[in-house]
Amino acid sequence: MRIKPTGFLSRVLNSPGISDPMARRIWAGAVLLAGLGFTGCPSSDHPTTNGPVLNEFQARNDSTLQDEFGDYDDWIEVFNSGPDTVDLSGYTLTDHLEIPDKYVFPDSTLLPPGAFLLIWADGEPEEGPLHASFRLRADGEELGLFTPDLTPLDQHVFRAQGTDMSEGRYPDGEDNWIAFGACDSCRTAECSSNCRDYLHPTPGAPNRGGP
Ligand SMILES: [Ca+2]
Ligand SMILES: [Ca+2]
Ligand SMILES: [Ca+2]
Repeated sequence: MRIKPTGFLSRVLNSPGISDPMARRIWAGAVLLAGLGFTGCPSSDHPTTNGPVLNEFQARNDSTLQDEFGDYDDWIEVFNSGPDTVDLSGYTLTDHLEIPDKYVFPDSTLLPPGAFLLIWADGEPEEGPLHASFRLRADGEELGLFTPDLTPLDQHVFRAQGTDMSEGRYPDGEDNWIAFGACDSCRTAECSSNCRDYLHPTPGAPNRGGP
């Protein structure tokens, strides 16, 4: 299943008056560089957790979502579960908890309450400020989110991932990680209990049910 950009990203990429696809990409990049730096829609329900958290990721993206260069790359979604806008500038992301600053969020990365930010874990930092220098291992790895002074804020260890599946918190920001898009091939009770067939990957948007 391929997902089209939604919310803020969709509005950027489909801005009226910009018909050329490359011009749209350049303009979208300029907007992100200008410091808006967030995607997705505010969530209607603020969870009980407080502040930015790792909310969803995909480590085997074959056809779910392309980055602005047409690559089906790994991605990590960060969600602001708190009531206040957070300045993520200088916060870090990693796939190796002992090296916490493998990716540093760019200046002026403001994340309003209930908003989502998608970071491409594609090992292609030259593609823009929202592209990390590492990729995710599809057979399992770890994720970490740290404050600018490298205080651990959130972490998640994951096991092998299915093709075009993602894993995330449900509901957003809550302490309950499940697989999204997994149940087509479920044959066991354990599999069924760990996934929801009405949930699909939602990069840059609320983790929710529906088509
Ligand atoms: Ca890429
Ligand atoms: Ca990795
Ligand atoms: Ca999501």
